[in-house]
Amino acid sequence: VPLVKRSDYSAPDYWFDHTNLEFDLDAVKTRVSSRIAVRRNEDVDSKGNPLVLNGEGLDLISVAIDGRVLSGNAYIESDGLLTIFDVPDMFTLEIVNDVTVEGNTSIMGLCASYDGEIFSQCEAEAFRKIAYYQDRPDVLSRYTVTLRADKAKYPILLSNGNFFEAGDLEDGRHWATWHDPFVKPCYIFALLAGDLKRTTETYRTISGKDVEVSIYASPESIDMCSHSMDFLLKAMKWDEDVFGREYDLDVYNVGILNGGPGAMENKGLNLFDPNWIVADPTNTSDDEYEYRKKTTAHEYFHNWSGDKVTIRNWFQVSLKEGLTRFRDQLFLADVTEFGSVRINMCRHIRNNQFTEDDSPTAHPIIWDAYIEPRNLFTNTVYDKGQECMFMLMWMVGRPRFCEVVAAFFDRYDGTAATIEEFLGCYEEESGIDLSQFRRWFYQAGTTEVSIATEYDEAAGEFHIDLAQETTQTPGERTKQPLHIPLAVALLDHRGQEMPARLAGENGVPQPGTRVIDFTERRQRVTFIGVNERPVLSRHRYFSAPVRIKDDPQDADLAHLVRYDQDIFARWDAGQSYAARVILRDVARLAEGQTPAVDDAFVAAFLSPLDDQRLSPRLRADLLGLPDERTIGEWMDVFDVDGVHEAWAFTAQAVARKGADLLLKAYEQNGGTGPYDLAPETVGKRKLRNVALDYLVRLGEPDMLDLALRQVKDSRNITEQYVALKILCATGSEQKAEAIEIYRDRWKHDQLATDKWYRAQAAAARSDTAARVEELMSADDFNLKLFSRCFSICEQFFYFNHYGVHEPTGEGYRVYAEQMIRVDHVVPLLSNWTVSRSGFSRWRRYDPRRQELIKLAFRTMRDAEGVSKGLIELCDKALA
Ligand code: BAL
Ligand code: ZN
Repeated sequence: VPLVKRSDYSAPDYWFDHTNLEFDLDAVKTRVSSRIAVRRNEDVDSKGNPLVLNGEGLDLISVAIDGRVLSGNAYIESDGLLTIFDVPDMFTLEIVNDVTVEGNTSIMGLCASYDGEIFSQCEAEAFRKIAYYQDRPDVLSRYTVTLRADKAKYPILLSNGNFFEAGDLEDGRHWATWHDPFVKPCYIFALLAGDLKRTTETYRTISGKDVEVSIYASPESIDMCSHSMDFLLKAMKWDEDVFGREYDLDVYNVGILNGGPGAMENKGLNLFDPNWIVADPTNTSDDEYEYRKKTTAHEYFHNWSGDKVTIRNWFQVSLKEGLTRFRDQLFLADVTEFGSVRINMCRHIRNNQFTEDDSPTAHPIIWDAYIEPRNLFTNTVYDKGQECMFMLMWMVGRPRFCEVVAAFFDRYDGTAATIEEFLGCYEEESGIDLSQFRRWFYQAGTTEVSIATEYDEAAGEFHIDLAQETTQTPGERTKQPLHIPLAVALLDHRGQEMPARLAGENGVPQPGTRVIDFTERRQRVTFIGVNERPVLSRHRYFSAPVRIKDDPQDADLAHLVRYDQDIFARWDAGQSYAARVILRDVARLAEGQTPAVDDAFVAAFLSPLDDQRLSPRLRADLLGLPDERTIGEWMDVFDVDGVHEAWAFTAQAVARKGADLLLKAYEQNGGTGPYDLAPETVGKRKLRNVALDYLVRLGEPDMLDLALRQVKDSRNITEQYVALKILCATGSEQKAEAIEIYRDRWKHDQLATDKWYRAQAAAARSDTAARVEELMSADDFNLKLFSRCFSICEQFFYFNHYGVHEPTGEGYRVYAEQMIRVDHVVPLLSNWTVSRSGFSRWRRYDPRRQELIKLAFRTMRDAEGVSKGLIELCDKALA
């Protein structure tokens, strides 16, 4: 399988100025007629070069140039390429081909949805499964698309751009033509044909233009789209306010289909699976609401970061995904709470991006080479890419950074750009030299920042000694020091921020956060005028995606947990403290001792519960223990069983000590009154559910009944689902009853039922693998129902660390067998799950687990008919 290298890039030999596509849509076989205005690229040495088009799995009917049908020896079709010889410098290319739609559930090319709609998914390289084309992001073209289909079966016919004309045909068919006046690459081409209902609003843009915003969905889902519409309109306004980005087309369409592409930013026609967008109080939990708000906004924001300014090639994918995720995080922070958003992102990065860096698939944000571009959409590309944007923002401040991004959009509108061009624009606009900062994009690995402090009372000086080291990654021997913005503050004995100056600075010392430009391998930072021993609040607001290595006293961590005004640093102190306490117990268990309750830790960890200055949401965030996977990251060899036991012991100790306060928090936060989605109420529900989770750990029948009552009596899905999930993690009698009650109540509702599967797959228990196998192999489990299959795969193989790594090894067997089954139906999902679920880090486990995980990879790789993406992932994992 060929390796595509970044260094091999050259511009295309030919430009496609205009692309006219006609589709005779049919659920079995669709005919595609393309007419492309081709022009030789005079900027490259292409004179006399043949035109090479990609085309995979297509039935070629005819090729014509300027109206003349070519004979068979004027072109060759082989290995997914159609090579046409002796082409003029400028000509019209006409190709007719057939595409098989029937049975295509792969979410690539022209697909049939679960409910029978026909839709397309082209990113990364699947336009070639629809038509012969130069399938690369730097070939930008204006598209006119005509769709013809049976009118009764497919009354709605949509494509990118603006609606142009429509009419009826003979035999009950009809047609519609769409014209997109803006150039775009083919990976954001889209079509959708089906029997869908529509909901529409008018959005007036900042310059007074009316945009018709429509969501198309099945009759069952359409009434559940009013919140999604609301998110969308808010995102449109926010992008104008914050980045000055106005929407450009007359219409903005969103299609929702079962088995759709998750979420996809096709120009003017975003396509979603319901699980990524449908948000209705009946079936959507609070966390899902937030996720969907962010995703809906993300796809909208791509209209500028991805569609109008696209990427030169797949190596640049973070230019759209990192930047767009940055934009969705900023949006989410503006509509919820900044501190909470940063906590969630840090948790996500630690568990997923740092672990990716520590795996055989470690790679820089700008990859050097790939086989399957679909596998480039990684945590590194999205999340480390997004954090680079955040760091660039901390360095100049939010207003200035937004101006820089706006300038980049204006300058590169209508082009296929690169990360280098973005950084160049930043340098020009800000005057900041990014020579060193660039390394973030080209160097793989997680950087560990060691921090040691020293207080010189006599001199009134506080020294911070910093050192940075980046972890080794395959194929990259030397690591250069990075430019790390490190936000810190000094807290006094009351927990107040101390006024302090950096050595060499003049002026009146100010309290508050200082951002240190940490650029050397080792660097000493000195604060002067420090008149008492401070406690260092470090890595405020997660100012850089680095791992911190420090060793504060327990008492200092407790001080930060109680007082730090920066919510992220406060949370992180609690995480470090909890991990330390749990790891002490893991060591005790390994030596055959019993774990011990650390009263000072428990008291400090519970302190936010009663801190009325904090919103309920932040209190809930601060009360979350670091999960088992995160604790394992502190160990050289992950002691799965020890961490599981010690974690449960600490959670129970917190629950016992905090029982009264937790019960009070449970009773005082929600549970009564109408179902309300105001942020304050959502925060209360979150706190109530965190309290319930602890209370159930007490194992007392009363508390188990409390959870069961919540499943039975609560009037909202968040509370029902969370209580079910909590009970599923127990071995109680109440669990079986809760599973039955929830299932019966929600069996008519797809998204609510998806959560029934999730709740069971989430249980950190040694019998969960068997349950997942039973659920996925049951007659009523349809692998083609994407939201269902995704829910269980994500929840079990991705989130449930103990469930898969439990001691019997069953988890690994189930993993391999189910991934092969999934791969045969939706390779996109198996590739996604395998690339993210962390098993490629098998070296972190004990020898027995190592062998079992390797066996799972070999089983998947050697199975018949699995996708090339899955084979690539398995080979890399085993290398
Ligand atoms: N481009 C794939 C989906 C997304 O990140 O928007
Ligand atoms: Zn995206």
